[in-house]
Order: sequence, then structure tokens, then C-alpha cells
Amino acid sequence: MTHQAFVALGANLDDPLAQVRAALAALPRLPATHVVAASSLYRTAPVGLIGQPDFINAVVELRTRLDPEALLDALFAVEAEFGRVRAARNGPRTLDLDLLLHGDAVIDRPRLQLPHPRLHLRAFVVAPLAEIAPDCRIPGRGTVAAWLPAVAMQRIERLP
Ligand code: PH2
Ligand code: MG
Ligand code: MG
Repeated sequence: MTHQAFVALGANLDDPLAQVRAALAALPRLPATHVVAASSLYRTAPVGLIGQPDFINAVVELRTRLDPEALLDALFAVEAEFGRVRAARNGPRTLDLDLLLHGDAVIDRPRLQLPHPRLHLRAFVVAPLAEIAPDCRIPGRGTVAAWLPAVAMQRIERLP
């Protein structure tokens, strides 16, 4: 049994463009998982904590045999490999890998919420996700593309 999953990549420290590119190159090594598609890279205004550097963001589509918890563990392992130190919530980071969607799973546990509770409100997720999967349904919230107008005021630039 395989599942479609989407993961957001973000970085804003230590050459974030290189961090996200290197993470995209590392994701094919996730166990029991294939990378199906990757969005363009985007330069985005920081959301949450202001006064930190712009982020580089992207989204990938995966096909995986891992259940949500196992995929989360595998993503945390990649973050650790990239030297991620868990400091300020919403603060600057070398690499953040957020599990956005895992099939139609709806999970509300302290460690893992699916769908990601804020994904539909953030241009840095909605725009790259709409690039690769506009018709994808967010459980309880309709399609990805339907959320583009809601985030249109947030600064985001697709990189060539
Ligand atoms: N991640 C956050 C908080 N704010 N802002 C942007 N633009 N991109 C991010 O990836 C991001 C953020 C928490 O993980
Ligand atoms: Mg995040
Ligand atoms: Mg995270």
C-alpha cells in the first residue's frame, strides 16, 4: 500500500538556496519512498517572527510506503543531517521539512497534525503546492488552487 504525501522545504540560514537544493538531492534516499515531483524554488517573506532573513521554500510530492509517523521520523533524520538545531519556534533555520499531507489522513496529535494546520494560509506553501498539484484536496478545506487568492498579499517570488 503506497500513499501520496507532500512535504514543504524551507531554509533561511547558511546559504538557504544551497540548503534547499541539497535537501532536494537528499530526499530520494528516504526509505520506501519515491520523489514524484518537485516545485520550483521560491524566495519568500518570513511569516511569524519578523526581522529574520527571507526564506527559500519548495514543495515535493512523494509516493511512500511509510505511515505518517514513520515518514515524519525520516524527515526529522534528514533535518538533523543538515545540522538543524531546534531553537526559536518560527525562527531562522538551516532546513525545515514539514509534512503537509499524507493521503487523506487526518491526525491531531501533539507531535503531528495532518493536514498541516496552517498550510492553506501560507503563500510559501500554497504557491509551490499549486504549481505541482493544484487539484489536490486538503482534507476539510477543498482544493489547493482554491486557496491561492487567500494568500495573494504575501510576498513570494518564484526563482528561475
Ligand atoms: N517557516 C516557518 C515560519 N515562517 N516563513 C517563510 N517564508 N517560510 C518558511 O518556511 C517559514 C516561515 C516555520 O517553520
Ligand atoms: Mg515549518
Ligand atoms: Mg518543521
